[in-house]
Amino acid sequence: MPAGGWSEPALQPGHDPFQHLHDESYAAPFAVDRVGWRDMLSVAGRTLESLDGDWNFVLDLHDEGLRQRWYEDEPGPIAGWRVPRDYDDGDWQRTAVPSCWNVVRPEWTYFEGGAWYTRAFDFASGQPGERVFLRIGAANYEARVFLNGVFVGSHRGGSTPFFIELGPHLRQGQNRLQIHVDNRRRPERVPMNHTDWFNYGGIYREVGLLRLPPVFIRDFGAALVPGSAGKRVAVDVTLSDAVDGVAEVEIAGLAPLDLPVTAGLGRIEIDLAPELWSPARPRLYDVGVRFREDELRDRVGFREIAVAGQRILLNGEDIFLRGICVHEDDQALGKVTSEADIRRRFADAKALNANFLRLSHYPHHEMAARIADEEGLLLWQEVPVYWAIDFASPDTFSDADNQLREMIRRDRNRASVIIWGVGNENADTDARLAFMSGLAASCREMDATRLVSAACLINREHFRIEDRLSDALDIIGLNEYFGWYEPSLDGLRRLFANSDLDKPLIITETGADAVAGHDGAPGELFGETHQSQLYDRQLDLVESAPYVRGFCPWVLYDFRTERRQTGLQRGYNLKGLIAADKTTRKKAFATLSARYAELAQRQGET
Ligand code: GCB
Repeated sequence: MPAGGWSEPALQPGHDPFQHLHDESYAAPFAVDRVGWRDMLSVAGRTLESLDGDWNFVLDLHDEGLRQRWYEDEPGPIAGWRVPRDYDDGDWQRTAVPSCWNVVRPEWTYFEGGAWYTRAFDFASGQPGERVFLRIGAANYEARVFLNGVFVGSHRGGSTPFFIELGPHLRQGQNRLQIHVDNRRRPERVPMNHTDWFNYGGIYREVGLLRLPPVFIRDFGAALVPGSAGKRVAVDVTLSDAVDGVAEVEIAGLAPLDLPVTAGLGRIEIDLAPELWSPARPRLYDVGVRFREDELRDRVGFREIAVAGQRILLNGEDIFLRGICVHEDDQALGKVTSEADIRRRFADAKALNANFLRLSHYPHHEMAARIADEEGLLLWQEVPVYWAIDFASPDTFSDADNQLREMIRRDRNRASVIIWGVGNENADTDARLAFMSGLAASCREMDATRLVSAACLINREHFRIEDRLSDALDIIGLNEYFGWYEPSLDGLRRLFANSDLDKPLIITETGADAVAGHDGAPGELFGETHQSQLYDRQLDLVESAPYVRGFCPWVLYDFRTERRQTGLQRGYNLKGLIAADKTTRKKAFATLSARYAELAQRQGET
C-alpha cells in the first residue's frame, strides 16, 4: 500500500503536459468551419427555443481555454480529477445572455479578450429527420462554438446573427454548449481598433435553437419590381436543398400563387398592385411561404425607392430625408437593446419630426427595422467599415463583405430600410476605392430594391464634394463638422459653391458637443446654445444647396466612447440632442424639431 493511500496512475507515454506552453498557433484550428451569410436562415414566423438566461462564465485573458482545450475536459467535481486543470466548468461565476460583460461588473469594464460561456441544456428529438440549428443574434466580435466537447463552428463580425447546424454532435438528454467570445480590437478587422464608440464584449443578443424539417425554406423575398410603377411584385424562395417542387405563396388579401422551384431556387414576377408602404401610411401585408411541411410568415411592405438626377424618389415622389443618427448604446446595458428601447428611440425621432434614421455604425438589432416598418420610419443601415480599415487585405474584405451580406439577408424584407451604407469617413485611396466599390457591387448583386451610399469626406485639395467612390454610389453621404471641428461655417459655404453634383447628397453627419444643462454663451464650445445655433446655421446653408436631399446630424443620444477624456466628456461623446439618460433634451432638440416641422410642411406633409 503506497504512503497515505495515494495510488499513482500509470505514466502516459507520449503525453507532454507542457507542450501547449510553446504553441502559438493554438487559434488556427478554430479559423475553419466559419459560418457566414450563406448559412443564414430566415426566422420569420419561426419559434426559437430560447437559451437565454444565466450561463457559467469566465474571462480568459491568456486564451488558456483554446490553448489547453478546456472544452474537451469532461465536466465533473474536482475531487474526481486525476490531472489538475485551470477550468472547472462550474457555476461559481455566472452572467446573463444577452449582456455585455463590460457593464456587469466594474472590474470587467475595460476587458478586451476572450471569455467562455457554458451551459447545459436538455434535448429530445422531435420529428424524424429533424435538423437543429443554433442561432446567436450577435456576439462581439469572434465566436467559437463547442458542443459536447467538439468544435462545431465559428463566426466573425460583432453585429450580425449566425447559425450553426448542431447535427450529429447533439445528444438525447443533456448537452453541454460552450461559446468562446473574443472582443479584442485588431487592425485587420471590421471595425479596426480605432473607433469613436465603446468596444462592448459578449453575447449581447438572443440565443436559441431552431428545429426544422429535413428540407426547409432557407429564405424568401417579396418586393416590388423596380421600375414597375408599383404594379409588379417579385417573390423568390431559396430552399435548404437542391430539390424541385412548388412553393405556395400567399400575400394576404391579394394573391395566392404557386412558385415553381428548381434545384432549391424559385422566382416569379406577377402583375399585382399592392397598396404602397410609406411613412404616412406604413401598410404591411401578411406574407406566407410554404414548401412541404415548412412555412415562413412575415409582414412585408411594398415600396419603391429610386434616384432621379439630384432627387430621391419614394414611390415616385420626391422626398427630403429629415434624419438623425443613432448608436445602439445604453448607459446601463451597453449594446443590449430591447423593444422598449427601440420604441423610445423612434418616439424621440418622431418628436423631432424626423422621417429617417441612420443606424450607425454597424447593423443594429433586427427588431429596429421591424418596428420601423410598423412606425413608418425610413432607415439607413451600415456595416462598420469605419476610418482606417485594412483596405489592402483580401481577408479584411471578405470579413466586411460577409457582414454586409449577412445584414442584407437578415433585413431584405424590411420596407423601412432604403439605403445600405458601405463605409464611414474612409480616406480616398486606391485600395479603399477597390474595397468599397466591391462592397457596393455586393449590395447590387444581393438587392436591387435599395440604394447604396457611404458617408464620405470632402476633397481637401479642391475643397469640393468629390470622392472617387461616388461613381459606385446612388447617393453621396457627407460628414462635415463646420461649426465644430472646423469652427468657421465659411468652409461649408465654400464647399457648396465649389461643388456640383449629378446625384443626391445627404449630410450624413454634422453636430457639436453640448453638456446637458449647461447653456453657455453663443459660440461657447460644449454649451447648449452653441449646439442649438449650429443646427440653425447648418440648416440655413444646407437648404440652399439643391442637391442636398437629406440632413442627418450626429446624434440622437450622448454615447459612451473612451476616446473622449476632457472633464466635461468623461468617456462620452456629447453630440446627442438628448443626454445619455435618454430623457434630458438639450436646446438643439427643440431647434431641430421646429426646423423639421417647417420642412415637412413645405413638403406638403403634416
Ligand atoms: C464622425 C464619426 C462619428 C463620430 C463623430 C464625432 O465623423 O463618423 O462616429 O462619433 O464624427 O463626434 O466626432
